[in-house]
Amino acid sequence: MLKLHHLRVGRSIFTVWLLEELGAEYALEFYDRNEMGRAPPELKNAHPLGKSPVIDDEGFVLAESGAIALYLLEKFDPENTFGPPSDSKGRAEWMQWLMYTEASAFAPMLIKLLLSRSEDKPPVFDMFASGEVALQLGYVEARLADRDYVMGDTFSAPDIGMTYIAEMAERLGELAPYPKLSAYLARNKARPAFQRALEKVGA
Ligand SMILES: N[C@@H](CCC(=O)N[C@@H](CS)C(=O)NCC(=O)O)C(=O)O
Repeated sequence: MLKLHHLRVGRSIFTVWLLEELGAEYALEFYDRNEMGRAPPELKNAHPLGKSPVIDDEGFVLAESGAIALYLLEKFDPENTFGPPSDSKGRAEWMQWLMYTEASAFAPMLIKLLLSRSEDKPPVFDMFASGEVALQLGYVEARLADRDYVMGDTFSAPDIGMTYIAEMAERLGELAPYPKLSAYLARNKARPAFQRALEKVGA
Protein backbone atom coordinates (compact mmCIF):
# COMPACT_ATOMS: atom_id res chain seq x y z
CA MET A 1 0.00 0.00 0.00
CA LEU A 2 1.13 3.55 -0.68
CA LYS A 3 2.67 5.15 2.40
CA LEU A 4 2.89 8.86 3.17
CA HIS A 5 5.66 9.98 5.53
CA HIS A 6 3.83 12.70 7.43
CA LEU A 7 5.64 15.31 9.51
CA ARG A 8 3.21 16.76 12.03
CA VAL A 9 2.31 20.41 11.48
CA GLY A 10 3.36 21.30 7.99
CA ARG A 11 2.45 20.99 4.35
CA SER A 12 2.11 17.19 4.38
CA ILE A 13 -1.51 17.61 5.57
CA PHE A 14 -2.18 18.93 2.07
CA THR A 15 -1.02 15.65 0.53
CA VAL A 16 -3.26 13.79 2.99
CA TRP A 17 -6.08 16.06 1.80
CA LEU A 18 -5.40 15.19 -1.86
CA LEU A 19 -5.37 11.47 -0.99
CA GLU A 20 -8.74 11.95 0.71
CA GLU A 21 -10.18 13.85 -2.26
CA LEU A 22 -9.04 10.97 -4.47
CA GLY A 23 -10.49 8.28 -2.21
CA ALA A 24 -7.10 6.54 -2.28
CA GLU A 25 -6.02 3.78 0.05
CA TYR A 26 -2.90 4.78 1.93
CA ALA A 27 -1.04 4.44 5.20
CA LEU A 28 0.49 7.23 7.24
CA GLU A 29 3.81 7.14 9.04
CA PHE A 30 4.02 9.96 11.59
CA TYR A 31 7.01 12.08 12.59
CA ASP A 32 7.20 14.85 15.18
CA ARG A 33 9.29 17.97 14.89
CA ASN A 34 12.19 18.41 17.31
CA GLU A 35 12.56 21.31 19.77
CA MET A 36 14.00 23.49 16.97
CA GLY A 37 10.89 22.85 14.85
CA ARG A 38 12.87 20.69 12.42
CA ALA A 39 12.16 17.20 11.12
CA PRO A 40 13.65 14.34 13.16
CA PRO A 41 16.64 12.51 11.63
CA GLU A 42 14.54 9.34 11.05
CA LEU A 43 12.83 11.08 8.16
CA LYS A 44 16.15 10.79 6.30
CA ASN A 45 15.58 7.03 6.28
CA ALA A 46 12.58 7.68 4.06
CA HIS A 47 14.31 10.18 1.73
CA PRO A 48 17.83 11.72 1.78
CA LEU A 49 16.45 15.26 2.17
CA GLY A 50 14.58 14.30 5.33
CA LYS A 51 11.61 16.52 4.44
CA SER A 52 7.90 15.84 4.30
CA PRO A 53 5.78 14.99 2.40
CA VAL A 54 7.44 11.91 0.95
CA ILE A 55 5.53 8.99 -0.48
CA ASP A 56 6.66 5.40 -0.81
CA ASP A 57 4.59 3.42 -3.30
CA GLU A 58 5.82 -0.16 -2.97
CA GLY A 59 9.46 1.00 -3.04
CA PHE A 60 9.00 3.98 -5.39
CA VAL A 61 10.01 6.95 -3.24
CA LEU A 62 9.03 10.48 -4.25
CA ALA A 63 9.46 13.89 -2.62
CA GLU A 64 8.10 17.37 -3.48
CA SER A 65 4.40 18.11 -3.04
CA GLY A 66 3.85 19.08 -6.69
CA ALA A 67 5.49 15.95 -8.11
CA ILE A 68 3.64 13.82 -5.57
CA ALA A 69 0.35 15.45 -6.63
CA LEU A 70 1.02 14.62 -10.28
CA TYR A 71 1.86 11.02 -9.41
CA LEU A 72 -1.24 10.59 -7.23
CA LEU A 73 -3.52 12.09 -9.87
CA GLU A 74 -2.18 9.72 -12.48
CA LYS A 75 -2.63 6.76 -10.17
CA PHE A 76 -5.95 7.56 -8.48
CA ASP A 77 -7.82 10.01 -10.71
CA PRO A 78 -8.70 8.15 -13.92
CA GLU A 79 -11.69 10.47 -14.53
CA ASN A 80 -9.40 13.50 -14.24
CA THR A 81 -11.62 15.19 -11.64
CA PHE A 82 -8.75 17.17 -10.08
CA GLY A 83 -6.26 17.23 -12.95
CA PRO A 84 -5.50 19.66 -15.76
CA PRO A 85 -7.72 20.62 -18.68
CA SER A 86 -7.04 18.65 -21.85
CA ASP A 87 -5.98 21.54 -24.09
CA SER A 88 -2.31 22.50 -24.05
CA LYS A 89 -2.78 26.10 -22.85
CA GLY A 90 -5.18 25.02 -20.11
CA ARG A 91 -2.76 22.29 -19.04
CA ALA A 92 0.17 24.74 -18.94
CA GLU A 93 -1.85 27.21 -16.90
CA TRP A 94 -2.93 24.50 -14.46
CA MET A 95 0.73 23.47 -14.14
CA GLN A 96 1.72 27.09 -13.51
CA TRP A 97 -0.65 27.21 -10.52
CA LEU A 98 0.51 23.83 -9.25
CA MET A 99 4.17 24.95 -9.28
CA TYR A 100 3.51 28.54 -8.24
CA THR A 101 2.51 27.60 -4.70
CA GLU A 102 5.85 25.94 -3.92
CA ALA A 103 7.93 28.50 -5.84
CA SER A 104 7.16 32.24 -6.20
CA ALA A 105 4.38 32.23 -3.60
CA PHE A 106 6.18 30.23 -0.95
CA ALA A 107 9.61 31.93 -0.85
CA PRO A 108 8.50 35.28 0.67
CA MET A 109 6.20 33.44 3.11
CA LEU A 110 9.15 31.45 4.39
CA ILE A 111 11.24 34.59 4.87
CA LYS A 112 8.34 36.19 6.78
CA LEU A 113 7.97 33.08 8.92
CA LEU A 114 11.68 33.04 9.78
CA LEU A 115 11.65 36.77 10.53
CA SER A 116 8.67 36.27 12.84
CA ARG A 117 10.77 33.83 14.85
CA SER A 118 13.87 35.99 14.89
CA GLU A 119 14.83 38.75 17.33
CA ASP A 120 16.62 40.89 14.79
CA LYS A 121 14.92 41.66 11.51
CA PRO A 122 17.51 42.66 8.89
CA PRO A 123 15.78 45.39 6.82
CA VAL A 124 16.93 43.84 3.56
CA PHE A 125 14.94 40.67 4.31
CA ASP A 126 12.03 42.52 5.88
CA MET A 127 11.58 44.87 2.93
CA PHE A 128 11.93 42.10 0.39
CA ALA A 129 9.48 39.79 2.13
CA SER A 130 6.87 42.50 2.76
CA GLY A 131 6.94 43.69 -0.85
CA GLU A 132 6.87 40.15 -2.22
CA VAL A 133 4.10 38.92 0.07
CA ALA A 134 1.93 41.86 -1.04
CA LEU A 135 2.81 41.20 -4.69
CA GLN A 136 2.03 37.46 -4.52
CA LEU A 137 -1.12 37.67 -2.42
CA GLY A 138 -2.37 40.58 -4.54
CA TYR A 139 -1.83 38.46 -7.63
CA VAL A 140 -3.88 35.58 -6.23
CA GLU A 141 -6.57 37.97 -4.97
CA ALA A 142 -6.95 39.38 -8.50
CA ARG A 143 -7.08 35.85 -9.90
CA LEU A 144 -9.96 35.02 -7.56
CA ALA A 145 -11.88 38.23 -8.36
CA ASP A 146 -14.21 36.48 -10.80
CA ARG A 147 -13.68 32.78 -10.04
CA ASP A 148 -14.04 30.52 -7.01
CA TYR A 149 -10.92 28.46 -7.72
CA VAL A 150 -7.62 29.23 -9.39
CA MET A 151 -8.68 27.44 -12.58
CA GLY A 152 -12.28 28.66 -12.65
CA ASP A 153 -15.49 27.21 -11.25
CA THR A 154 -14.07 23.85 -10.29
CA PHE A 155 -11.78 22.83 -7.48
CA SER A 156 -8.62 21.12 -8.77
CA ALA A 157 -5.24 20.00 -7.38
CA PRO A 158 -3.49 23.42 -7.46
CA ASP A 159 -6.16 24.72 -5.06
CA ILE A 160 -4.71 22.43 -2.40
CA GLY A 161 -1.26 24.04 -2.53
CA MET A 162 -2.85 27.47 -2.79
CA THR A 163 -4.83 26.76 0.38
CA TYR A 164 -1.51 26.07 2.10
CA ILE A 165 -0.25 29.50 1.01
CA ALA A 166 -3.49 31.19 2.16
CA GLU A 167 -3.30 29.40 5.51
CA MET A 168 0.31 30.44 5.95
CA ALA A 169 -0.64 34.05 5.12
CA GLU A 170 -3.36 33.83 7.78
CA ARG A 171 -0.91 32.49 10.38
CA LEU A 172 1.50 35.32 9.57
CA GLY A 173 -1.29 37.92 9.97
CA GLU A 174 -1.08 38.83 6.28
CA LEU A 175 -4.47 37.64 5.02
CA ALA A 176 -6.86 40.38 6.16
CA PRO A 177 -6.37 42.75 3.17
CA TYR A 178 -7.43 39.96 0.78
CA PRO A 179 -11.18 39.20 1.13
CA LYS A 180 -11.38 36.89 -1.91
CA LEU A 181 -8.44 34.85 -0.70
CA SER A 182 -9.90 34.74 2.83
CA ALA A 183 -13.23 33.44 1.49
CA TYR A 184 -11.35 30.94 -0.70
CA LEU A 185 -9.44 29.63 2.33
CA ALA A 186 -12.68 29.15 4.30
CA ARG A 187 -14.40 27.51 1.31
CA ASN A 188 -11.57 25.03 0.74
CA LYS A 189 -11.08 24.15 4.40
CA ALA A 190 -14.80 23.36 4.66
CA ARG A 191 -14.45 20.54 2.10
CA PRO A 192 -15.29 17.16 3.66
CA ALA A 193 -12.02 15.66 2.36
CA PHE A 194 -10.01 18.33 4.19
CA GLN A 195 -11.96 17.65 7.37
CA ARG A 196 -11.26 13.92 6.97
CA ALA A 197 -7.56 14.68 6.44
CA LEU A 198 -7.47 16.64 9.71
CA GLU A 199 -9.06 13.69 11.50
CA LYS A 200 -6.63 11.22 9.94
CA VAL A 201 -3.62 13.15 11.22
CA GLY A 202 -5.26 13.90 14.55
CA ALA A 203 -5.15 17.67 14.05
N1 LIG B 1 9.20 21.93 -1.63
C1 LIG B 1 9.05 20.82 -0.72
C2 LIG B 1 9.27 21.32 0.68
C3 LIG B 1 9.35 20.21 1.72
C4 LIG B 1 9.56 20.80 3.11
O1 LIG B 1 10.39 21.73 3.31
N2 LIG B 1 8.80 20.31 4.08
C5 LIG B 1 8.90 20.78 5.44
C6 LIG B 1 7.57 20.58 6.16
S1 LIG B 1 6.40 21.82 5.78
C7 LIG B 1 9.90 20.00 6.23
O2 LIG B 1 9.99 18.80 6.06
N3 LIG B 1 10.61 20.67 7.14
C8 LIG B 1 11.41 20.03 8.14
C9 LIG B 1 12.85 20.42 8.09
O3 LIG B 1 13.27 21.08 7.12
O4 LIG B 1 13.55 20.07 9.02
C10 LIG B 1 7.68 20.18 -0.95
O5 LIG B 1 6.84 20.80 -1.61
O6 LIG B 1 7.42 19.05 -0.52
